Amino acid sequence: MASAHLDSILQKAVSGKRLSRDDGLSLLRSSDLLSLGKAAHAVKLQKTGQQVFFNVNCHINLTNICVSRCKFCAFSCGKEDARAYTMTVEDVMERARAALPTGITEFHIVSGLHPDLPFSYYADIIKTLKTAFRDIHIQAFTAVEIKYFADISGLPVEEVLVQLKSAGLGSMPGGGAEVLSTRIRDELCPKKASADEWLKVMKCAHRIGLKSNATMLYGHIDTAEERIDHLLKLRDLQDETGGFQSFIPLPFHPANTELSYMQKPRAYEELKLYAVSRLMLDNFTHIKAFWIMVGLPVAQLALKFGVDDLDGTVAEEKITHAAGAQTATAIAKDDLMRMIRESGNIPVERDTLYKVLKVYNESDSKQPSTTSRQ
Ligand code: V47
Repeated sequence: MASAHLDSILQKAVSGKRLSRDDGLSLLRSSDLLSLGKAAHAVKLQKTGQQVFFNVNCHINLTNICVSRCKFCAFSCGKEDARAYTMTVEDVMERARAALPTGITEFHIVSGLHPDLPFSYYADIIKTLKTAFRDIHIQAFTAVEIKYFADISGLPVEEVLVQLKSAGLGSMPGGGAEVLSTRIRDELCPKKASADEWLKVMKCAHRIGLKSNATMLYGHIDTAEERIDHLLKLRDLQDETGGFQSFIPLPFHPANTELSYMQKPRAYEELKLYAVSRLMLDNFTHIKAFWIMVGLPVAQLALKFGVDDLDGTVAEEKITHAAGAQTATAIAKDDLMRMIRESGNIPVERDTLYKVLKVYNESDSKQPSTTSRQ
């Protein structure tokens, strides 16, 4: 049984009342994982019932050359590094064509902050992909990249976003948020967009009609207070714009980074973060598990801790694998659906904007229905 104090916070959340900063801290400091999970799952059921979403996507990282060189990143490198690569437009098209037979509905594109490439390189890639693959949604460029494109082009952030949108950009991923804290960014990633700049880019994107996701990279030098403050900043912006589609907690993978002496968060902490995120972010419909980072077993358990979305089939993941992830780099759609079914949920294939593509009921999995519940 949960303590009376914890119980009152959990009941508050389950009855739809907004949790305070102190409530959030109490949840994070609690070791009663199962009570947190039960409440988070109850809230998940209120939002999406027994449906668990997944999508079929292909990750493309255009370059690993990066001027930011964040201490937590093992993917980026300098121009002279033997690992350095930059894709040409034709390389990107080849990767895209190779991914088509898996039935992808999304290209997910994030990259390093390259010192020399002009903004036109990125806009051309979006335009060429969209012209060739009209029906595939392009989710690309973190708020950090958008701010960088504004810096290198001399254009205002809004103009960068407008040009990319007219080239075919459909929405933005949630990366680059790390922890929205000046202390943490000064320490780990001082060269890139600040917390305020990240939020301003997202606000601008939402205003011009681009939806986005949001992430939090946790488990390094971050404190409980900083984690909760991060969630509150996202919750405040969501109140204002409604433009966030999902929140994805990302556990830090230390291998091959400047913080390699640290330990990756373990299952207990990962599950707690999913539950606390679900309980604090009352205005987010979707809490997503990126199974590449937590592994398939934790991703499956997360479906009882507030998560309603599994990302994704993810052909070709590079960022976490550079930092030592032992997970596969892709999963077949059937395996993903089996994981969802085994947890007592109903697999629902969605597109990037959460339009339901197929509901796979147990009985009619050969003839999927197209009923929507959003
Ligand atoms: O921005 C970098 C993080 C992000 C490490 O929006 C690391 O749907 C762990 O944002 N250990 C890229 N994390 C991934 C990302 C993402 C993934 C899946 C779905 C979506 C979405 C977004 O990964 C980076 C950074 O925050 N990261 N290095 C590391 N060593």
